[in-house]
Amino acid sequence: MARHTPLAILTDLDGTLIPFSPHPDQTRVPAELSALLQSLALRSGIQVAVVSGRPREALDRFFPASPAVWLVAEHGGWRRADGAWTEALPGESRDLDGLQADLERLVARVPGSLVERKTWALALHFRMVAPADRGAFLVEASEILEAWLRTHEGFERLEGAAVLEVRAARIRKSLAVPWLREKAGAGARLIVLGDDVTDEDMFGAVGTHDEAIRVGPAVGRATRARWTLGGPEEAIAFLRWIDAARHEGPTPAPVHVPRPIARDGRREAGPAAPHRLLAISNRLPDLRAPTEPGETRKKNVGGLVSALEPVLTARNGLWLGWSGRTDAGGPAAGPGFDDSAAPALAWIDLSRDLHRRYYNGFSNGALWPLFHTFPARVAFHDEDWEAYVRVNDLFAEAARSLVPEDTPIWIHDYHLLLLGAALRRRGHRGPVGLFLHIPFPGPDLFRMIPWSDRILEDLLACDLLGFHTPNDVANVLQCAGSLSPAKVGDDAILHRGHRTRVRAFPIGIIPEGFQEAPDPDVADEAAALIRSIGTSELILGIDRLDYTKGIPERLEAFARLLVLFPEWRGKVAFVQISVPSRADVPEYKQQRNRIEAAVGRINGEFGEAHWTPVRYLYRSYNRNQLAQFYRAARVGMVTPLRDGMNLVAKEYVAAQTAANPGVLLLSRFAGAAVELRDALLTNPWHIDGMARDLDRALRMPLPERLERHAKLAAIVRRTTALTWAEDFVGALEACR
Ligand code: GDG
Repeated sequence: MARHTPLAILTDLDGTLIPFSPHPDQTRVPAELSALLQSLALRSGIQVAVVSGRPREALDRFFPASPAVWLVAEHGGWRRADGAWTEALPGESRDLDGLQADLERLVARVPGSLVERKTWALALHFRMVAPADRGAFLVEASEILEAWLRTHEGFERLEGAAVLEVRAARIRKSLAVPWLREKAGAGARLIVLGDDVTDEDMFGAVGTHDEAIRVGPAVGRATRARWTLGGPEEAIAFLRWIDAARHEGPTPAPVHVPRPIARDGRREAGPAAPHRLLAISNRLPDLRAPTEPGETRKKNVGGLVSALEPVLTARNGLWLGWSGRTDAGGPAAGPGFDDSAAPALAWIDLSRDLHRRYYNGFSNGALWPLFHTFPARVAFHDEDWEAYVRVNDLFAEAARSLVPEDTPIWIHDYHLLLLGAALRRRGHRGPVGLFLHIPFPGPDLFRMIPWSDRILEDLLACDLLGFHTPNDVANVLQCAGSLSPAKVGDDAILHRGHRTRVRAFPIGIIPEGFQEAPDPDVADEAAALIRSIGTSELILGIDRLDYTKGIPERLEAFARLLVLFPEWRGKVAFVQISVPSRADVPEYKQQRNRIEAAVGRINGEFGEAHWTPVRYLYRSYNRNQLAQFYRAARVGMVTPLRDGMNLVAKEYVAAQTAANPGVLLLSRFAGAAVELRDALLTNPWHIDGMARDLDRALRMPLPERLERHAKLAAIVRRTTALTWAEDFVGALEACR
């Protein structure tokens, strides 16, 4: 290959050809390296391009007098061929000014943080932020980024070492691969060198006649490269050898040849210990390990992450999910991998179309409404189902390349119902369990799915099926008993000689997280809202904006309260926080309109000059702010029409002050009602009844509130997110 013509070399710089400096500004490109690249380009007729995340100015400074060496700056966004810089994707949005202004306001308050503006990207650096302040800083930064990203399609969030970055998602190093191939001419072969995760994009884009080489010591992570070299020194020796091979008579003996990477999933044999648990969910945790040694991430993460992190970390576990990207053209040769995170993370990309059909289509357009008993909202499309099957297969392939065949695997939720069987077909022998976070329907609903037989059959390839409530367990047993030839016991299903255990594992929360004092950095906004309500009794609703959560019905019940019990007018305030969710699914857009219309109608009808009955907030708050709202609310109105569990109910209980607790008004159709029997239970389908229950909650005397709260709090403390995860993994490990 070294003698092939045309030949092109595409190489990363930092970490690949030169060692990292403690500070990026201290980096120098040695004269011999410049001379070598020039020689490859001019003497050996190789098309050489250096690709980097650095800005154009830095690369111009590094290679001042080398027009023959082409340059690619800002992760593929800018290219310099023959001396002139051009954009890889002219017209790509640079509309980052609003985000920059928001982040600069944050940075002004947090010493050591810094916003760096690039052409299509903004980087938020926090290496110099005091470790004690980082958690709070990241929570706030994340909220700003996530809120902005929700309204700016086409941008994505990346996380590096002590830096968060938002950049135009289509800009990536892989853009340089077809560009260089075309420039190099027909029949060109490429050698691509790189060392880190951003280089994996390039490795994934190489053709069958090209070669990708990962430079650096083995790290035990998956890579799309086929070859490896030990570090920059070896990489340079290898390039010298290519240079020589194109000139001297017999090919000289190489000093360092690239070594093949074991083909087992293209995962390098490294020093890392084996993973003893693999968790798989549709999405990965929101925050990818912005960790420094000794730093914890506990503050930044949601419920499932807090629950899984300890069990995974204790087992050196790995978490596989969709990368969140739909623009990389779909799945590449192997999963991406980041073992600097704890737990280690692995991910696959999906094409936009595949993701839309699998996620918006079959998962959220068919399974979600059906499993929540909304058959009228269900739409079945063959293409959506095919995409769902395909994505489950892709996850199985990725999983098989990541862990040995006997590793316990924990699958999460309705997006991946076929994954257990897909893993078995690929030879996975270790225990496989699936936990369903949403309800499981009875046979009458389940068999409405045109592919119900296949789903049931594939579910039964798992060794363990976990649900929130005994009712879900009963439903799955009934489905298996009536819709398949399986033999069904009280807690297991026997099918084709294989036993699937079925059990309820009610999920909990981390109660301490909702008992913290107001965080001075974020308290103002929550406090201002609470103050604005004055002496009114606060009735609170907090949910993802989802039709299962019963938000319009709750608003109607509140309006009905004002009619049936007019004495409450001017004395109560209803605050509904709706967290944006699945906003690109039409059903969710309609739901939002419906809620906003109801809020307007109720405020118009009942509002007075000095009293606004309903405050509606379509946004998210961080956990510390949520805790303040929960604590201030006289009634926590958690009234989903149907819900697997509902963590808001448990969070409300955890946040109450024991001496003067509020009342949890809880839907009978939330899984949480099974454990939280001492809440005031209500039927969200019956508006008049719910209004009367709300009145009762508002009037409940202190002794009754104390008694109910004490019982509820004991349950919330006993079954937590951590006990839930340990229970499930314990049962899973016991399966085989
Ligand atoms: C599924 C199932 C099951 C709320 N507002 C904000 C915010 N939240 C957090 C809450 C709570 C979580 O979101 C919502 O959890 P739920 O359990 O209520 O509901 P789903 O999202 O539908 O979850 C459900 C759950 O999986 C677990 O198995 O209980 O039945 O449907 O933790 O605090 N979080 C942030 N900002 C907000 O404004 N950051």
